[in-house]
Amino acid sequence: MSYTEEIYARVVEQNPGEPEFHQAVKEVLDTLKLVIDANEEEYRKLGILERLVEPERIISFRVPWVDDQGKVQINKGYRVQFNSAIGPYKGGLRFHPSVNQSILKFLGFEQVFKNSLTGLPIGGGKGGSNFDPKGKSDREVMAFCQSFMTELHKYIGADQDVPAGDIGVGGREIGYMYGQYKRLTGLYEGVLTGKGLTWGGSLVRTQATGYGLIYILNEMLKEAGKALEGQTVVISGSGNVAIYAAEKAEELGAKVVAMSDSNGYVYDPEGIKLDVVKDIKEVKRGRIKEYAERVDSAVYTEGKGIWTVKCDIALPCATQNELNLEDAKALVANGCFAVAEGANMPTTREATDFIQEQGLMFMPGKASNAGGVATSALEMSQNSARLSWSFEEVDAKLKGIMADIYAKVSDAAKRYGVEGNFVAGANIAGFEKVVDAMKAQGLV
Ligand code: NDP
Ligand code: 2IT
Repeated sequence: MSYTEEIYARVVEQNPGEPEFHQAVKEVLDTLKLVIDANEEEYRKLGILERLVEPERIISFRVPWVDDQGKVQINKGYRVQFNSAIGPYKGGLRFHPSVNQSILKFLGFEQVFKNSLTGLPIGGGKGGSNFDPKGKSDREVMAFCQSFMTELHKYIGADQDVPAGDIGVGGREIGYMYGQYKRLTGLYEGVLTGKGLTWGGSLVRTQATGYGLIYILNEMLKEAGKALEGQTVVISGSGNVAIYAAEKAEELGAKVVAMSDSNGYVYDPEGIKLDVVKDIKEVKRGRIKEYAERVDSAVYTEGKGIWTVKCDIALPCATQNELNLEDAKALVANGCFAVAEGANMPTTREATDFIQEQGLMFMPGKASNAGGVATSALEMSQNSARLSWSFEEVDAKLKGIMADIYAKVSDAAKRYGVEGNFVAGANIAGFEKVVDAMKAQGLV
């Protein structure tokens, strides 16, 4: 067995019942084989892969809070501090009923490589809870966030671990958690990113993941002699990433014809009207179904099925494993030529392999959604310097970072003889920097 195969078997054996974590590790190891095989003896001796797949620390805790009926509720809370070789742990917090250790370990593992690709000094981490903010009052959300932070604050800090948002965690939740951190520690410091603009947040952070996705998509299309203008785009999800990906895609002349949530999807052949989506999702916290009740040209379909909508470009921006082999076949049959992941690992392994075999362009999430965490790192810089940069300044930096990521990913793929395989390119380029730092810092 090769070193990478051995490590995968070890991960499966030592982390039972964690399929998402196994999946993320397998995809990375399969492509790193190209790098490892050339130098297997050295990597084995240093135990590089054993270290890379083992989180530095996992913190797991009870989160007690009281609901509006006066009843005590208990949730699980976690922070996975995966790798600090290149900077303080950095990564989002997810609040969703599906959250468990497997999902947070897969997300933390991906984050290590993603953060490395940004070129900024941030290590990888992830956290969250199985708390479901849907249908909760603001008071309940505040009670939960305060209790969550009462435990978490012991383990984080501006130079130690800097959480941010992810599914179910937006400006409201970051605000309640920041307030509680400040109250407990007495520190007004950049311990969270995605803060509001009046209390240390950065311009463009709200838009950054979606905008960044479109910036890197543009780079990929440009190299292939294509452009975004005039293309039909389907975007799954209707949360933070989906909304701002749609905004930038429309600004650059594409037509977004479908968006979704966990209940179903809307198809609007005239192009999705984003002001309506923003009102439903950002103001009213409603369902995507309401879009079809408000816009005559739109049709709502209950359930999965968004990938059967004909498009040139598909942007999965909801959650992991939302685009499977059957979906990939529908996309290919409809003439789709590019897929770029806004979400983390939204495409199953079988679907990814099929899409690549069929010759479509495919950009993996750890490269294409890195604009969010990159802008978080810019927020950290502004907090440390006690400065606020203009929208144009931050946007220009984001654009530069995404172009740089594209160049790194494309170059790494070429160097290892797999030109155009951006999955391999992203894993290899992300790995190179982290491993260099791990080796330099000795066995820690
Ligand atoms: P939001 O909570 O703002 O939106 C999530 C969207 O995805 C909603 O439309 C939600 O629908 C849908 N969704 C969530 N879970 C499921 C599910 N199990 N099945 C179907 N649909 C689902 O989250 P974000 O937009 O922030 O995150 C979306 C993805 O992007 C995630 O994979 C996240 O990890 C990734 N990401 C986010 C970044 C950020 O800066 N926010 C940065 C990089 C990646 P519903 O409302 O019905 O639940
Ligand atoms: O998956 C991700 O990169 C995020 N949810 C953003 C993390 C961050 O620290 O901004």
